[in-house]
Amino acid sequence: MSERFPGVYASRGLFVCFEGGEGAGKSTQSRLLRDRLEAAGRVVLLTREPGATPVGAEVRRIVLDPATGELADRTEALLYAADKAEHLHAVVGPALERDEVVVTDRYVDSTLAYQGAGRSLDGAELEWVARWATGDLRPHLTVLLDLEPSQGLTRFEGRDRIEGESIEFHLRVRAEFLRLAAVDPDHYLVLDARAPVAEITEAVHARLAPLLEGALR
Ligand code: T5A
Repeated sequence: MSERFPGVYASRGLFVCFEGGEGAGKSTQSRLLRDRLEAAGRVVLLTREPGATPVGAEVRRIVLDPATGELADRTEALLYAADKAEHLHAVVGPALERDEVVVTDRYVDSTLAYQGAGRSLDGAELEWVARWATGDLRPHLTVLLDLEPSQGLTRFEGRDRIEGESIEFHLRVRAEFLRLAAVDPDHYLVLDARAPVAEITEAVHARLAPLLEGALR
């Protein structure tokens, strides 16, 4: 973990994040986790980046629509940061204050991986922007679904602005996700995204069980 950014962890609620490359199964697993926790009586907020707020929906359209064309790397990074600031302020923060389980499909690591390693912006500067946008609030657990980009990109049809980047771009993104997880193993769970869906769900739940016991009323 970076010494310049020690991180803030919410004292209420539980903050869980799914990260990984394209088609790794983040949406599938975050929905399954939400369903399972709700069935167990938890109050769960399932959310995502970009696009979980009205402003975020506008940002999502701009950054993902191929019609947007080329953006300056810094412009793209700031748009994602604006989505995060609004997401934290309007969605994630209030739900944690209500003691809910917040499950987000992507968060700060996506910026560090895509805009940092992918676009090759200065890592320290970019991290400062992303941490500032989110008040450096960290997930209690980030589940990294790791998958070879060539496999993930074949799991769906069509390409948005980011998915349409080169395989080298997506390989740098994957390496950065793995690096982030390796330096802070207490807050990460890395899973092979080629495993069957149910097996991944079980592994996530097993890792979360003690956190659920400890963090919630
Ligand atoms: N981005 C985002 C940045 O550049 N910076 C940022 O700060 C942030 C927050 C968001 C894009 O924005 C970029 C990253 C992204 O490029 P998005 O539309 O939200 O784009 O898309 P993704 O987050 O990439 O989500 P995807 O839909 O591409 O992939 P998921 O959610 O990982 O995968 P999922 O669950 O939809 O599954 C894909 C397919 O695989 C199958 C599913 O059934 C589905 O068909 N599948 C499996 N198949 C086999 N085995 C398994 N274990 C499977 N799990 C799911």
